[in-house]
Amino acid sequence: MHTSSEVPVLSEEVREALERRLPVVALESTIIAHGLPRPRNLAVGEELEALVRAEGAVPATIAVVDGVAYAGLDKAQLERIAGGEGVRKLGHRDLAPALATGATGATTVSATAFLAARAGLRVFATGGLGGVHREYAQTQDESADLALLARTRITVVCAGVKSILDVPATLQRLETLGVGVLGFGTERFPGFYLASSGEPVDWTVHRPEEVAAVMAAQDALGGPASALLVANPVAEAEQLDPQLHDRVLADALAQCHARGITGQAVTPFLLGFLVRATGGASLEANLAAVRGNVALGARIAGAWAARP
Ligand code: PSU
Ligand code: MN
Repeated sequence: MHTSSEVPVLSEEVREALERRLPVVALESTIIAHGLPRPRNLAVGEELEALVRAEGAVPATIAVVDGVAYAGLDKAQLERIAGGEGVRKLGHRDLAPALATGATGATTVSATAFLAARAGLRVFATGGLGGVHREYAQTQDESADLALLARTRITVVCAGVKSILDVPATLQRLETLGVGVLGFGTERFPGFYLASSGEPVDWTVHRPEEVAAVMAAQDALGGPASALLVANPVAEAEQLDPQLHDRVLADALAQCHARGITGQAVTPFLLGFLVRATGGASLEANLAAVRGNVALGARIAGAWAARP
């Protein structure tokens, strides 16, 4: 039995890894429940955990099942999240009502980062962050990911922010919020489905040990907690064709507007539209990006665990 003070409840494997200071990588579950089509999503969830293990780290997939937050899901729990029926999308602000009402939900970057940090996990890998939407001036739609990362000490490996967003505006918000951004092996901020968004990054690193050194410097500096983004581009050979991307994205944004889709539904709608409109090519690019991030996250967690 877990106690109510244990939030999130750790799997045995994650608990032991933390006690022994072994590398652990937090993984989010919204990408599984709401970002990828069924039934492929379950296989992807399992594949991402296997990738972490192959790199010598322990995966901690985070989700809420029947009102209990977990870090490290068993097979049945992962199946619940991938099954879709009644699985809510939980941002950080949704955690309290979800826990109080016994809801089941997948955690976004904001909720995952919060729970991971609470459990003492320092490295988290995902696909692309949420950010400032292109219609921000009308909708004020900015993902809660950004504000939460501004006050959470965690390293997030991502392929930049989703290209459905206003990337320059999102980078500006990250600067304003004080969230550090490192390009991993690149001087360009990645473009999620695309290797480059065309925007520059101020800092470039090439090895996991360099990321761990920046994390150690964050701790040494102290002060208000903020996240560190490691922006890791998808390989050019695996990216979505940029022209196809731009064409299809314009259609997706127009459809989203025409159908009056707002709030939490916007991102899943746009991602799903792109999958259909590209005949699955955007899905492959998305998966390639996530796989690369998860593998890199495991190597960074390894470098972090090996610090003196
Ligand atoms: N990365 C992906 N697919 C996704 C997401 C990230 O490759 O579906 C999810 C993350 O959980 C992120 C969320 O936090 O999209 C952003 O949703 P919103 O824009 O509603 O904040
Ligand atoms: Mn939003």
